[in-house]
Amino acid sequence: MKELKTPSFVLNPRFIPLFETLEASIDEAKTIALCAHTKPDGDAFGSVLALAALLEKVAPEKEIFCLLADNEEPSQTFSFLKPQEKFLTPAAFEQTCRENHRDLNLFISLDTPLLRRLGHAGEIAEHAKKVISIDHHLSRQLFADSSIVDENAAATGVLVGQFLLYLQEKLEKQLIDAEIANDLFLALMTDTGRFQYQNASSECFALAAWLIANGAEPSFLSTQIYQSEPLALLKLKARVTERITLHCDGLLAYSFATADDFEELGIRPTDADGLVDIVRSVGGSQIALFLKELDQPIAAPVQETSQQQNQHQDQSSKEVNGQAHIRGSLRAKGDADVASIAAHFSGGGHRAAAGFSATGTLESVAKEVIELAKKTLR
Ligand SMILES: [Mn+2]
Repeated sequence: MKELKTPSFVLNPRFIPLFETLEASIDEAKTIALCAHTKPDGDAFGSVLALAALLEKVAPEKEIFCLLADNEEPSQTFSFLKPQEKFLTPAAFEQTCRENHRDLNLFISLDTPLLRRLGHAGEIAEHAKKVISIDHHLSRQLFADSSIVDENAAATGVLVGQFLLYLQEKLEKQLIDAEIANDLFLALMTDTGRFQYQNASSECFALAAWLIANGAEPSFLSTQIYQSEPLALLKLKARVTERITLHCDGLLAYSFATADDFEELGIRPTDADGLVDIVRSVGGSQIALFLKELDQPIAAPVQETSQQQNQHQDQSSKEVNGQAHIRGSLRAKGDADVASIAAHFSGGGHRAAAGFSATGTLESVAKEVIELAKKTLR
């Protein structure tokens, strides 16, 4: 008889030496900051909050700070997590450091492949004594002193879950609780598109089952994330749905939201981050493209090559001094690699989910992406 496979969430021994380094760095530090990428998503919030709760249990004598990458308010979707109570903006953190003559000993970056994705907090990381990165992105820059990276992990939350297992085994003590379980479940649920994307592996379901057994509440979390939308956002979704067009013989679906949409409906562009999912639901499409046109230039500057700048010579009213005003999201359903398309605009992400910022108009950027997609889909 074939051996029966019983999936379970167990410690991957490959991480043990890396976790030993992380643990030693935590031991040495007095003040620790945890921070994920700009425009935080469920994995960013979930992995930071879970790790913070874990550190407060195992190292209560340390000063632990959760930082936002930007000084702006995060998406409304996550207001149930009370980020204003649990997180400091980079500006507020820098102020308390100045006032209390505090030095930052350890900066733990989560879910962030590039230093510039840490936004304003990037400068705090650069001044920290030590930086450790915990991440699952494919294309990445080595900006940390040490990195714990697994591209096959469905979410950064999986790696935080692994570190939790490591500490539980080492301390021979249960550390998981309902709060940590909910934070990690949030990370997993959102980064796998409610357990639907290619990264929804058996490990991911095993972790989900373990988290539920330890107090995570999937129905509470999915109500907060997927069934609590402001009516104005649903109206924007209607506009975006209406505008979907198909390209590349139906293999690429495209839609967009304009700066006027955001103004008329009173929605912040940040709150429209998930709209690419409407585009990806078109039957037969392999790649989904969603573009947002912003009124203001995108905060983190896009490092462009001169070649890209040459391609954007047709100036538009929204293009000022070559600054990026278009934010693109890409998703792939089959084997298509959208990370390579995003990389063309100095963006990043995974094969199946990537993003970028670009200069130009909605029309010119869409045209450029469609041309690149034709090659990928061939
Ligand atoms: Mn992630």
